[in-house]
Amino acid sequence: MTQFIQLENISVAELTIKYLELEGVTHVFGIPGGYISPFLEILREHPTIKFIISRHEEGAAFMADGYARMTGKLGVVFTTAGPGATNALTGIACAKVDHSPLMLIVGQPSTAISGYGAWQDSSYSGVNICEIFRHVCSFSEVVVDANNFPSLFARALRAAHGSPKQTVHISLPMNISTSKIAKIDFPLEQNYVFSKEYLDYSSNAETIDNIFHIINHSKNPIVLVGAGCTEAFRKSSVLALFSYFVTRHKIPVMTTPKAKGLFPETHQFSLGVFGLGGSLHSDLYLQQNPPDTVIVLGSSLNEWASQQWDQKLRPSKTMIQVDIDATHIGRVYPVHYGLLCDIEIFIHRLIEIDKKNISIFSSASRNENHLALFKKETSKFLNVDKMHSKNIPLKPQRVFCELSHFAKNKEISFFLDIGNSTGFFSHYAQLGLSNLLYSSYGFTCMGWSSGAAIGAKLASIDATCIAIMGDGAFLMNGIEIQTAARYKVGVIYMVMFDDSYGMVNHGMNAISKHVYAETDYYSLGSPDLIQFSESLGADGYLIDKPDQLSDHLTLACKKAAEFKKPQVLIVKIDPNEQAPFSTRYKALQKIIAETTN
Ligand SMILES: Cc1ncc(C[n+]2csc(CCOP(=O)(O)OP(=O)(O)O)c2C)c(N)n1
Repeated sequence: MTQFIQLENISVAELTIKYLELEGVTHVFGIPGGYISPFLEILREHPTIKFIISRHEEGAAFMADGYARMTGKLGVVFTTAGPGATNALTGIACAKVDHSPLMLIVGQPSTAISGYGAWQDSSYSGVNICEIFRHVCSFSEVVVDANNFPSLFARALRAAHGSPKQTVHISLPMNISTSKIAKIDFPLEQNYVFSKEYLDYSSNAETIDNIFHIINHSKNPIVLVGAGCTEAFRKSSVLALFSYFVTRHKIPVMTTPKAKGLFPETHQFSLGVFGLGGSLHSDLYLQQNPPDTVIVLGSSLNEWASQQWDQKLRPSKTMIQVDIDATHIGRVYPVHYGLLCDIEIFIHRLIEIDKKNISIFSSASRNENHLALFKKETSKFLNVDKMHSKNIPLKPQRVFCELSHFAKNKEISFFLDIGNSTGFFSHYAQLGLSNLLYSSYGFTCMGWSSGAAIGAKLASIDATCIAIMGDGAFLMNGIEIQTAARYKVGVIYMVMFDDSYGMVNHGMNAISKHVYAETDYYSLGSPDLIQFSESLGADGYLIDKPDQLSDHLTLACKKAAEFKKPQVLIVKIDPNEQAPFSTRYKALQKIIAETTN
């Protein structure tokens, strides 16, 4: 039972920080500005919460997002009004789409001058921040009376920690932040708990029973594991139950790109990643063995996850979708069983039913040798020869193959950015259970990993955090390595240097009649990224020979841990190598052909 103490004469700013303490928040992120000064003064001396000052508010939001994804705790961003808040918008949008619990706290001009054209006026007559964030947050309010603050703040918190997790925004005019609340009952601990059982909307055990029997009687079922399984599958006990079930019932498993590695890619029933940049195994298996039942666990089936809403994923008989987000269910393919249920609970229930039906085992007709033979006879990868190429500049296929070897059995968290490297990583890197993947597949935003890796590393200071990104994305937000240097955060950046916006260049080349790839239209102009990185306080490494990668990665990991200094590896890759995105390019070609003919 929660106990309360009575606080008297406490300012809204002080109370805000006390609520964040209760949340167990250790780091908050942002850029200072006059209107948030009441908070900054408290944070300056705070014993447990550190204010990390980034170089751009977008970077701060990415950091808070990385912090939230690593810990499951609330990520908090403080900005000033107007441009401070709008700079954070893209970062908040990334978190929203990927269901990361983020709170944006914006300082505003005092209520008495609201609408008078104060600096960074965010009122109804200025650039209306509250309205802007209503579109990217499930809660967006301005507090206009200090006594109303505790109630509004509690609502924002509960929304952020809801199911699924949400982004929230609360604006505090400066006179409200400094106003005192005469008396308030303050909880001594977090006074709300989200019970998992609450997420078992099924309560209708019959549905899971039906699902079990459908799976059991299917000739060719297949499971697609999405990132909604992350919390459940990172518990070894839940993963073991799921592995037991699919092994006993001989069901092949694919993951979405974002869920890569959640189900071990080395498992006998794994087909690897399905979706854009996915493995040849998953794509060919579906082509050659059209499923009668597809079980989608925790995936929105967006463009990445469904490989552009591929019809091969549509079963001949039964589509089953289990998710805690009702809006995902039936969004793309017609669904015969849509179950609003927590994945962990679903797996436990399925296993209970399985145990009761241990003697009814009709799935024996499914032939496990068939899958083993298929995997033996078919390549999982495109261009296998390039995975071992000694060419200079390096073949990206080789780079990601080397990276897998390096990461094997090492506890490494990868932060994957957007560009060609997303596809190369998804296709060629093989993740083991000790490797965790974080990505911004949802909003597909360049530059996300540069901040997210810093926030995550601050949350878990002994973790090895490696951001994988293209040179364009690095130039967009790489400035945040200076934030890492300033706060002694030993985060590692692996930058694929092709001196181009490669994904766009190849995409345009693939869909256009013009040969853009031969021009320097999308070139970056040969920036010296080693000098750039070193000038911002990082150690820089140039990797221009294939056998250097492993040694340099080892050294970078050592120095990151020992000297708590950011490390930047610039990997010179062959700019002409196409990432495995042909499905997307073909779809774009089709749109152009249909609309221009
Ligand atoms: C913020 C943002 N702007 C633009 C894009 C469109 N976009 C997707 S990939 C890409 C090029 C990425 O270039 P780079 O980071 O150098 O990676 P590469 O594809 O060369 O590996 C662009 C511009 C995006 N995803 N996000």
